[in-house]
Amino acid sequence: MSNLFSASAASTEALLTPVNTQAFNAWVGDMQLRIEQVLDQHMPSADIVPQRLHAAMRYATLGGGKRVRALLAYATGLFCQADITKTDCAAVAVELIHAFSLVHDDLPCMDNDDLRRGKPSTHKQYDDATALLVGDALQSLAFQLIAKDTHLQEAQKINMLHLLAVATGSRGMAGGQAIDLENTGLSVSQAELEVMHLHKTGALIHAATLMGAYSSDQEQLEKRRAADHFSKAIGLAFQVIDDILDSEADTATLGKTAGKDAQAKKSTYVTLLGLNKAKALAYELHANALTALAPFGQEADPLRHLAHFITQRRF
Ligand code: GRG
Repeated sequence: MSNLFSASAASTEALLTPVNTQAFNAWVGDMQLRIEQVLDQHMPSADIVPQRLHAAMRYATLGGGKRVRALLAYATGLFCQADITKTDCAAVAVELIHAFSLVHDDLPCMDNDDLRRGKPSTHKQYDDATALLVGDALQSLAFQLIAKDTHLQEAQKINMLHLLAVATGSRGMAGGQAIDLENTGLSVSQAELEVMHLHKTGALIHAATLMGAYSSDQEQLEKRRAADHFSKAIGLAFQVIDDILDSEADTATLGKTAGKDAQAKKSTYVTLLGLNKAKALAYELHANALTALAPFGQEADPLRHLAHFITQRRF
């Protein structure tokens, strides 16, 4: 059982399987198209100096990925009745930071992977130095876009900038990666694994969700609290599923090298708990995420569906 989240009450298959999946799938398609277009608009053109860096930034960011973090921002925006033009900025910023993390994560000095989203990693397509700069520039662009957004109020921008900065820094993703590197080759406890993933993967998922909430002009404290709880549970579920997929799926399906964790001698939920218990944990975390949304009606459906999307994904 997860150390952070206690077991939820009834977690039946029916509870975890949302209805009206067709409408949700259409919404996902629309939002994936939207985020692609908004990212494209906000990324510097590859014709602008320095052309090679800009081309590499676009290569790393556009045309791939499930866009889970943007979807979380949009779903929480809907939940909190935000105008979607205000949520765009949050969705773009989290996807830029995510792309940055993938580029750096693939570098030889980090996880050293040649394949990402079914194509050569950025440092393989370009070179290590360019990949380093791509990450740096994507990070700056994320903060720049929030700071200069014309739809958001100043207080909304400050809240988003703060959430994103914390999620990206030493108390978030960068810190989680540092812990991951320190742990490599060691056998860690489930509690230690959880702390690492809450930082490395969970922090950005949490920020994406709350930034969606902050894109609403309404205060909605109860909804923000629910989004906070939901995102912590589903962020960890995301990572448990990632570990399961790394051990079960093939490279072609994943679009990145399968079996990387075992190869790198990393502790994962699968090595620690075994496949069946890891699946049970993902199930439990999924149910726990849904309990956060229990007091709410249809306005929470996109988040409920996303929880299912995250735990049922195949890549
Ligand atoms: C980026 C702050 C910062 C520092 C660099 C490299 C690094 C330190 C952190 C690594 C963070 C990282 C890559 C975590 C893994 C998260 C993860 C499971 C990524 C896969 O996410 P998906 O499945 O990917 O959403 P797609 O391709 O669908 O977008």
